Amino acid sequence: MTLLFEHKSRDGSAKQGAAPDTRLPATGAKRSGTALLIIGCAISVIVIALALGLGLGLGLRKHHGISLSPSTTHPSTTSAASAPTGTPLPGNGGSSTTSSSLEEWRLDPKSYVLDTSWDLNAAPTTRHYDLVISEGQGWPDGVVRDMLFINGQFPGPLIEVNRGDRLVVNVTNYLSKNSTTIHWHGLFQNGTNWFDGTTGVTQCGIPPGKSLLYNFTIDNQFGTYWYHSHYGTQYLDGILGPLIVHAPEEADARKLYDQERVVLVQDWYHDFSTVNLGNYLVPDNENSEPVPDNGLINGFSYFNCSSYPPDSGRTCFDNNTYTVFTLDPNTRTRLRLINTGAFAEFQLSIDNHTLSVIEADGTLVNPYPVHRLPIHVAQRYSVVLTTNQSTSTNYWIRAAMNTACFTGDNPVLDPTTMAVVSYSGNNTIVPAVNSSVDWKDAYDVICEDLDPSLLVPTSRAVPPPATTFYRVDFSFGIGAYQLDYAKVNGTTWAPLGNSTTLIEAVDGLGQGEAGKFGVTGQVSAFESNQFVVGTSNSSVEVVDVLIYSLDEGSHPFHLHGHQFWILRTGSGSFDWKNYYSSIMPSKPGAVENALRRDTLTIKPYAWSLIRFVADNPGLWALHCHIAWHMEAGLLMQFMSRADVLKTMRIPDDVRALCV
Ligand SMILES: [Cu+2]
Repeated sequence: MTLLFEHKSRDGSAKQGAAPDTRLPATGAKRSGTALLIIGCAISVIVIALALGLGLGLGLRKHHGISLSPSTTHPSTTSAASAPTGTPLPGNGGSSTTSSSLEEWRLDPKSYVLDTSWDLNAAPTTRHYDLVISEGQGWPDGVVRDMLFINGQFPGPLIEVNRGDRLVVNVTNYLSKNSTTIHWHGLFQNGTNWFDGTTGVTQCGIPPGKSLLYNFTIDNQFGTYWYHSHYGTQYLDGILGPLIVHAPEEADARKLYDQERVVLVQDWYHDFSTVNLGNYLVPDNENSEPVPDNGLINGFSYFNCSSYPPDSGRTCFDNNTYTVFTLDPNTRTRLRLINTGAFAEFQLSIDNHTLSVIEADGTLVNPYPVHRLPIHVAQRYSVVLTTNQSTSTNYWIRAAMNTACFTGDNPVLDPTTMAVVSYSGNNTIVPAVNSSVDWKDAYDVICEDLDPSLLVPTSRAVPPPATTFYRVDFSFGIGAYQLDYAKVNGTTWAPLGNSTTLIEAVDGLGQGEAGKFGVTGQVSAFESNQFVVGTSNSSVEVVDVLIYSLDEGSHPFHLHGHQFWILRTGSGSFDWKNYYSSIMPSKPGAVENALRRDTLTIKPYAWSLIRFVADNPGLWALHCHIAWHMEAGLLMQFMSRADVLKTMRIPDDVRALCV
């Protein structure tokens, strides 16, 4: 059985993971700080050498026969051999089998093939990882840009654990100027709120040259998650990776598939995120988010270099690489899809193959067949792909950005990012014309989730009756200085500078200020740009939140530290009578077996009613995961269990990050 990922360029050359592996060992005993420093320095040297090679024209390595020197800027206009032939279409690939190695900074995609012998029933253990954050230049789609790396590579390494394990991750910051954090998206962090990784909420950034040892157990959950920087828009520049949690209950789901792959789908920009952010948050630029330049699938994609004029100042290689998933015929593969992007919702499909959805954000669901699967920023789905079609061709994977949700245009953007499903034994490189056929189903023009009522959890969890209710309204508008700021119940969030709301709450409560911090409803003890709702002050409350959009865009909202039930979604007026008579008290038939997840899309001028059990002591962000919107202030917080926070001890090393 073939289980390898491989990459093939558009000219047909296969690319496999033969490059020197500069990654740190992913598992093993905790390394000494000295050893880490040496390894980190080695990575820095590699990155610097790469940068020097680019900047000084040393030609450290060749790429498709083109040396990496300034004179090769935009080689497609100077090299007939690499002249672009336009957007890749089925059938225009060659069949050469010339192999070349992956660039050193690319993560070997084979590491996203899950080991089928993983022991779901292993005794709980401690799993150690090192994540070293550094900066340099890379060209995931051929366009060279400044970007960030984890362990010298992009995208980040797979973290894989069992439920019940302790995860110990040493994050070291080798950036030159900026701090960093890592957020473990979807993990509950029950009892370890300070390791949630949210700048200004649960921790201050790890400054350059410093490390933080994240150390927590993973309880009461399993499924597909991811990790990413939660420091400004930093994850857009490369600080992201998949995190998979297994559990014995997965055994039932495994009957539906033979093998597993992680598939990261994301939008991609050719400029550093802070450049785009600066262009977004300028006066009179209302609701005009930066439109992506391209998309990536597992860190690769094609870009037509001729889209940029020769004087653009960009260096672009026609590397034209696709991710190729080579699968045996008549096998079933669980694709763990994660939208690790900044802004774009994708509609994902595979020509000629119906996909069967079996998981949403860590909740296993009864198989549900789809042709196109909408997946918004930060959401995850698992789908089962069965290779039951003709073996005489390959098939396109299409990740189509929903451009209807962009307010501007980007002339260089090809909104459909492609990858290839190749049946093993098939010698062709790209799908044949008229054999791999896009579904005729219309593309959605609204960024919206699959109807949550279609996804029925395999494990019933009837939501308990709600004990409290909050309504959250959000909108965008021209604010002070005519900037495009978001308002959540009137508040525009910005991260605290040298503190966190967690520290302020713990210290305030510890000093007997229960009257200020231990309140139900809005906690006014925080700075005016922190909208914090206090709940569960002395007992576990069950919280209903009605999130109401007063905006024309779609917004993928993520609640940290919890899964929530999606009880109702709609637009227009909310049925209060039915809410109080049936939904709030969980009357039979009203809310049974609703879908549970951690990120849902709020449609334009629409609302969603969600419920969560506020049993998790700490400060938990609820925010739009579109990076531009969070930076525009679209974030609020829930504060739970003030009675526990009063005596909570934040570890000294976390507290010391705030100076
Ligand atoms: Cu948003």
